[in-house]
This record gives sequence, C-alpha cells and structure tokens, in this order.
Amino acid sequence: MKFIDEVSIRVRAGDGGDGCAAFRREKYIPRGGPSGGDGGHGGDVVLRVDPGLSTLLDLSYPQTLAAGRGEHGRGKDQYGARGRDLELAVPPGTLVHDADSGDLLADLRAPGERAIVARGGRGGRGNLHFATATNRAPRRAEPGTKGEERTLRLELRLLADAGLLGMPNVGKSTLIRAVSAARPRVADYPFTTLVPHLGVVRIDDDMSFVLADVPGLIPGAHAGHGLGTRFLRHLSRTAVLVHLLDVSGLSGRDYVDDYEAIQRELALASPELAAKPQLVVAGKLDLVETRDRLAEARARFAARGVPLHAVSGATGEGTAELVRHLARAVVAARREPAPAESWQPA
Ligand SMILES: Nc1nc2c(ncn2[C@@H]2O[C@H](COP(=O)(O)OP(=O)(O)OP(=O)(O)O)[C@@H](O)[C@H]2O)c(=O)[nH]1
Ligand SMILES: [Mg+2]
Repeated sequence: MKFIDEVSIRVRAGDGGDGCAAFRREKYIPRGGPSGGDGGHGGDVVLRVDPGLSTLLDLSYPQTLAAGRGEHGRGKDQYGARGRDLELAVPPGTLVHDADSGDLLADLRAPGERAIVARGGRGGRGNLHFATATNRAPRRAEPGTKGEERTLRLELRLLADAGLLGMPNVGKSTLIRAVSAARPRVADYPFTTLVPHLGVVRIDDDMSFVLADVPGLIPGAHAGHGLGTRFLRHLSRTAVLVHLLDVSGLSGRDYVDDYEAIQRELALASPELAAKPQLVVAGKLDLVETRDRLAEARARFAARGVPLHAVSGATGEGTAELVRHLARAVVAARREPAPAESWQPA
C-alpha cells in the first residue's frame, strides 16, 4: 500500500438554512399568527480515527469536501432539517493543522476519537420566534449563517513506542521481522525500506509495544541526502530509540564513524530526538566477522560511556533481551504525561 503521511485538503461545512417568514392561513382564522419555521443547522466536517488505517492516502482528494447544508425553514411551523455531517476517516496519530494560520486543530490518537474541523452554519430563526405583544405579525426572519471553510494540513505521526534507526543495510528490517509480525522487505542493498513500517512486539497478555522501522539514514540526511530525515518525525513520540550498527566490517565502513554520523544527523534534524534514550546495538551477531570484532567494539563504545548490546535478527539471538530493555523504557515512558512536541518538518 502506498504510504502518504502528509496531505492538504479543503473542507467546507454546510451553510445554515434560512428561517422562514410565513403566516397561518386557515379557514375560520382570518388573521393567523406567524408560522415560519427555523432553518436547519449546516452539517459539520468531522474527522474520526479509524484504527484500520495506516496512511493518509485515502484523503488525497483534489476537490473541496463539503458537508450538507441545512434546509430552509418553511411555513406551517416546519423546521428545516439539519445538514448531513461529513465524516472522514483518518489513521491514529493524525495531526490536523489549519493550513493558513498554522494552528493545531486536533491531535487524533485513540480509535473512534473525533474532531469537528469545520463547523456548520447556524440555521436562521423563523418569524414565529419574533412575535411580541406589540408586534403579532413580524415579517422578520433570520438568514442562516455560512458554514466554515478551511484548508487543513493533515500530518501522520505514527504512534510508535520505540524506533529503529541506523545506516542502510545494517539489518533493521530483519530485526523487526524477528521480534514482531511486521514484514518489511529485506534485501542486500541500501534503501530497501522506503517508508516506515510498524511492528507490534508482544511481551505478554498485558504488555505490547509498537516498534517502528524507519528508512536508513546517511550522512547529509538532514540536507535531503538519501531519503533525508523526512520520516524521522515518526519517531517523535517514541520513548526509546534503537541505534543498530553493523560491526562486522563487511560494510567497508567503520562502525564508530557510522554511529557518529547518525548521531549528527539526528541532532541536526531534531534535538529532541537526539536527546531520547538510545540503546546501541551491534547486529548480525551470527556472522563470524561480527563475533570477532565484538569485544573490540564493546571496548570502543565503553570508552564513550555507551554500553553495546548485540543481536542477530537472522537467528534471533539476543533479541529477547533487547525487547525486555525496550519494554522497560516504554513502560516507564507511559507513566509520564505525553511530552509536548515541537518537531518542525524541514
Ligand atoms: N547474517 C546476517 N545477515 C543479516 C542480519 N540482518 C540482516 N542481514 C542481511 O543484511 C542485509 C540487509 O538487511 P535489511 O534487514 O534489509 O537491512 P535494513 O537496515 O532494513 O536496510 P535498509 O532498509 O535498506 O536500510 C540483508 O541481506 C539481510 O539478509 C543478521 O542478523 N545476520
Ligand atoms: Mg529495511
């Protein structure tokens, strides 16, 4: 499925119907009183979280999406019907901004959560509301008011608890396949993963968390190299990051250089992200080249005060322990209130 994580849409709520000015005309009642009903309220435009969605693709409409207008009021005390609401389904983690003012209108996370993003106009009152002791035949009725119309910028931020990052080809997708049911493609070339994938890691009946596999970063990502940092915002809500390294030497690069390059990209892309707790992990532990270099790698990271974990996504070795570490960080973070986000896409 195509992954779209940003769209603009134009929405228009329904106008309110006009109130009616009418008078009773009935046999034997020569001068009937006012009988004009109210106009109906216009329908609202509503966004609702559908947990089955994982992309904003379905919302990339070119045309304005409009709710129904309220009916006009009619004579014989008849009120106009309310306009129909327009309800649009969005994936969990959708931020809704007014595209013109930049204001955040809604942050939609929980399944079923709803937000009115454009309010329908009010129906006008009919003349039956305006009769007074001194004016029994008011001709006055109100027009309905306009429904709101605005351009929305929707931005999806996947609700991941933990994020996997690292250079291309280090084995991120293989690792997420080993610990969850997610099935991102794995192949022996860089940038196999082009869009973020989420995997649910189940610890037991009461605890599971969501791990995100984001496309690989390379030096210069903050300036748009490779896939750039455009998917990093999906990590803005994570409690903990896993920084995966290939220490086997088979990449032809030095893993400490890799590590520092990614840290630099993170800091340039988002200081908040760079400040998140990180587990640094040597992958591909099943390779003899990795085993041979592990002690040295541990020593080099220890010199920086960084403990180095080791796993193999291919055989599963070390993954249970890694997952336990992650789960602890996630549980601790869930006890804290959600942090404010100040991530600005580049
Ligand atoms: N031996 C061994 N090979 C691995 C392991 N993990 C990944 N690989 C291999 O490394 C290559 C890259 O693996 P991926 O999981 O696609 O790596 P990635 O980090 O997701 O790569 P991109 O999506 O391109 O950034 C593939 O050929 C994998 O088979 C591992 O634990 N052991
Ligand atoms: Mg991948």
